Amino acid sequence: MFVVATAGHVDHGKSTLVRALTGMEPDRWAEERRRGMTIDLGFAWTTLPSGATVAFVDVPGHERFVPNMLAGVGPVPAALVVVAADEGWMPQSAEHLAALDALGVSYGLLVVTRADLADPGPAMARARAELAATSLGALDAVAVSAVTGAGLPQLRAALDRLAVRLPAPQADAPVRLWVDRAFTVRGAGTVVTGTLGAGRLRVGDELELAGAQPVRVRGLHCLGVARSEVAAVARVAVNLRGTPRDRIGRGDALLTPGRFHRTDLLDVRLAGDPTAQLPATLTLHIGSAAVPVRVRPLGPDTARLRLARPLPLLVGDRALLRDPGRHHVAGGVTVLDVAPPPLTRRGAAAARAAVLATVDGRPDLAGELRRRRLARAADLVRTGVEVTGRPVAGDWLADPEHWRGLGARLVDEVTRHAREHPLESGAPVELLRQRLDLPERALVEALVRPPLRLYAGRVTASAADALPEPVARAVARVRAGYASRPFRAPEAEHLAELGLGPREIGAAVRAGALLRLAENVVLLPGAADDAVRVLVGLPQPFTLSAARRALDTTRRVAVPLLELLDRRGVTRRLPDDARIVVDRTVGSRPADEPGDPVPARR
Ligand SMILES: Nc1nc2c(ncn2[C@@H]2O[C@H](COP(=O)(O)OP(=O)(O)OP(=O)(O)O)[C@@H](O)[C@H]2O)c(=O)[nH]1
Ligand SMILES: [Mg+2]
Repeated sequence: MFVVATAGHVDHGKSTLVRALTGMEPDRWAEERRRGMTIDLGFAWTTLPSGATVAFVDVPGHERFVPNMLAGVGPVPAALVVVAADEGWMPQSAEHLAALDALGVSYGLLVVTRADLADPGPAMARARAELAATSLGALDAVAVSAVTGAGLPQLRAALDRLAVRLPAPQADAPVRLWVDRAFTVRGAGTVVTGTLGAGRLRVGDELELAGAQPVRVRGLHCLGVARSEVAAVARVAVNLRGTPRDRIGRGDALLTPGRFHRTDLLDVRLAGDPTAQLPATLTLHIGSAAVPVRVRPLGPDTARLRLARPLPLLVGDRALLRDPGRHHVAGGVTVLDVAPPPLTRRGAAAARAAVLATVDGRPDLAGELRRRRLARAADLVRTGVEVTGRPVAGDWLADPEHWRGLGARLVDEVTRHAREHPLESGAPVELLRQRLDLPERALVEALVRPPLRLYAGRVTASAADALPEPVARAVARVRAGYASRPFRAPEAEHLAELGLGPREIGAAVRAGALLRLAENVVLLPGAADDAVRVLVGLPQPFTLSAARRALDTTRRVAVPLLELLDRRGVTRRLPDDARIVVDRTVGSRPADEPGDPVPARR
């Protein structure tokens, strides 16, 4: 089966056409039939010459009912664009087309109706020109008359050709059934209908409703026939067990449990005129839902949307923004992030815009991890990302670079703890979890690797133990020298006297016992973070010599130390060579240079 929605101006013959093709009445309400006008969505279906089944979602054309129209086309990826030969292109022809374009609908047919009343040529030419610039592009076009029947065989053949071109349905994808109708059937209870675009429904399935309430599928119907299982693409009616009618309605969605993130905050890319000023409040339409949103522009074509109520959205979803007051489709949006970080710090919006400029709405694990640094697999899945990587601990996945940085920081923290608490045997895991700002202790434990050791809930800095005896002793003497003046690096001659040549220093650096700033310039691994604590206290910006004095050291140490901090993004060098501390969260940046104590990966 495939599903096609109608689109077009009021009275252009959409319902008449659906009736002529299917023999079914799409206008379900007495009021619609009395007024000769579609008010709400209508549903009808037929078998095509090839044997394929096509189901229609017939929409109203009147400008007052555009929200109903959008609920109909939202979940349907193909459209029958209808224009009357005798009236030609009209305002809702344009508004409906703008909506289809905003949603990125790229499959459909152009049908010029009422061809018995006027030459269909001009209307067809105009419609083709309007379509050409949209996602629908060049469509198969047919002129028909529902009165004489002319063109209907050609339209059926064109529908068959369309069916072949439509992408194959993903029957194994998670279900997100946008509800377009909900009603009560005596003896059965609540029934909802919708267009199943992907996935599969079975009687007995447990699904999620808004607020993550579980609901059970009691019965299924497809085109009026009871079924035990229905696979996409299909029009379905779902009988829900134990779900009162007032708990579900148009705009809700039935979901595969655990596969969708319900969010009221998203970052999006805007399609359309980037210079157009968007009003601060608009209505977001996606699936059969329509939700008021507040728009906060970020970059030239990106924005943050605050939704009046949460929706189950995925990265890559297409939606549209409409100004209901002005009958104006403001544009299409592509969802870039369904769990964006808060914009609280100054400059955060600009920084966020820079990040969003690099993403395209295609869910990608590596990029997602780079931005989030650390994330649970289950949370990533719910944003639409396919999780293929191996967790670092539990179901946590980490950006590899961030993870390496954390490993380096763990060494720093453990070393510092050993220095500050020489009588304790190791740093408690919980303390390290707090220092590294990690959500779970298991992550700290997963970061422990030689020369660190995990024992009885503590991580011991056994760095020196891992070194050959003479080197360990020499390193211990060097380390002792830092106690009073932590930023005074021993001179090369002194290192040599102690027997610490380049090879021994290299081993000590690898073991996490020393931090190398430059050839023969070594400090303790925690020194970089300690330096930040000192530099933060200086009037900003500060000069090299101010830093040197504050750290009580020499140029020989201060120059490479500040360069290291620049590279870590903790300090920034200004054009006049002064510096400022830009990141006060000590140790938050990944280590990035060979001199840094980056432990070998397990
Ligand atoms: N002569 C002629 N009249 C037609 C044809 N198709 C539709 N009509 C008439 O046009 C009028 C509007 O038709 P509908 O099918 O209700 O139009 P619609 O597009 O569904 O209108 P809305 O749902 O309100 O947007 C009706 O009076 C139909 O009888 C046709 O091919 N030839
Ligand atoms: Mg109609």
